Amino acid sequence: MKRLATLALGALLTVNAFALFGETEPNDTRATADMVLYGNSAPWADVGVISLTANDSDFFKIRLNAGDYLTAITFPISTLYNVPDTVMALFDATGTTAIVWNDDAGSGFGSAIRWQATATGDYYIAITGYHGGVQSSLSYYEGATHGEAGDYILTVSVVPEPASMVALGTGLVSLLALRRRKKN
Ligand SMILES: [Ca+2]
Ligand SMILES: [Ca+2]
Repeated sequence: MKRLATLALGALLTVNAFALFGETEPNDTRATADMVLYGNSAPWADVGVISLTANDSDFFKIRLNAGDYLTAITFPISTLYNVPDTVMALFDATGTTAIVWNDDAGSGFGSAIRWQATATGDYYIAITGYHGGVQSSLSYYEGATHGEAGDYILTVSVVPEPASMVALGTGLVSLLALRRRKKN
């Protein structure tokens, strides 16, 4: 019985393993967004070392279910905390105004966003270098002109709302109980 539970939990953890990712340029617009994170099933958390060059923007397409908690963080590493100075936003599939956006989180120049999805759908994480303009506008990221160059670590995690996690746990426990009854 214990072994079955371990196997079931192991399978869950394997499906949702932590993964290292990279980017494929060009990914400078919503239409050309990198698909490397698309198709993950929550809960998941992936981390990538991403390169920002002058005038570069990096878009990553993700899928969220209503209720999912998204967290995305950029950590500048060319000069720890500070270079490149990133700005990050989250867009839905059609809107030109960001759902959430951030320039500097904490005392450095990295960026952080957190959002609970209000609807199931495709979403886009957009990252560019700091420059003047309206940071909530899609045009701040598509066709950006900036001089920020360097590597940053991008960490993205998606966690279902606690109710879904409880349902998942309850389902697993019921499955195990059913197996036990069959055995007896
Ligand atoms: Ca890039
Ligand atoms: Ca890019």
